[in-house]
Amino acid sequence: MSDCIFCKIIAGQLPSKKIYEDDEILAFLDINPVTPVHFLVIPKKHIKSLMDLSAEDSALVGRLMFKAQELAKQQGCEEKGGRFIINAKSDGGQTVDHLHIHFLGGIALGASLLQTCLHTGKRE
Ligand code: DGP
Repeated sequence: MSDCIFCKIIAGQLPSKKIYEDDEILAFLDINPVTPVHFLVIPKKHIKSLMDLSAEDSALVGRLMFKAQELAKQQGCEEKGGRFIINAKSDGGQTVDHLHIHFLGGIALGASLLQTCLHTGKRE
């Protein structure tokens, strides 16, 4: 899509710090890292969000997840892990309408992010 930031990164029209690329997938460092290790894994196909998948995308999403965990290990997070996040649409806080998996690692997150979400959602 011509007005999509991530499609422009894929096309090389915007710079990014790439950590992986193949025919279907691109991974690059988040421009505003919130943890010492923070990267994004995206499909090259423009899919707006996880809630805009078609059945034919299921294998691609499986590949995205597999690549995300592989890269997390390569980035030094194999032993301690991290958090894989997919924000979807407005209530999910998605700001870039191109499906992406965040990986956050390199620091002990505990349950703090989840608690923040619950508090923001006034569920307690
Ligand atoms: P989300 O809220 O899940 O839609 O997060 C989108 C993320 O994308 C956010 O953490 C910042 C990142 N981001 C936005 N624009 C750019 C960009 O131009 N380059 C890079 N590397 N990351 C970007």
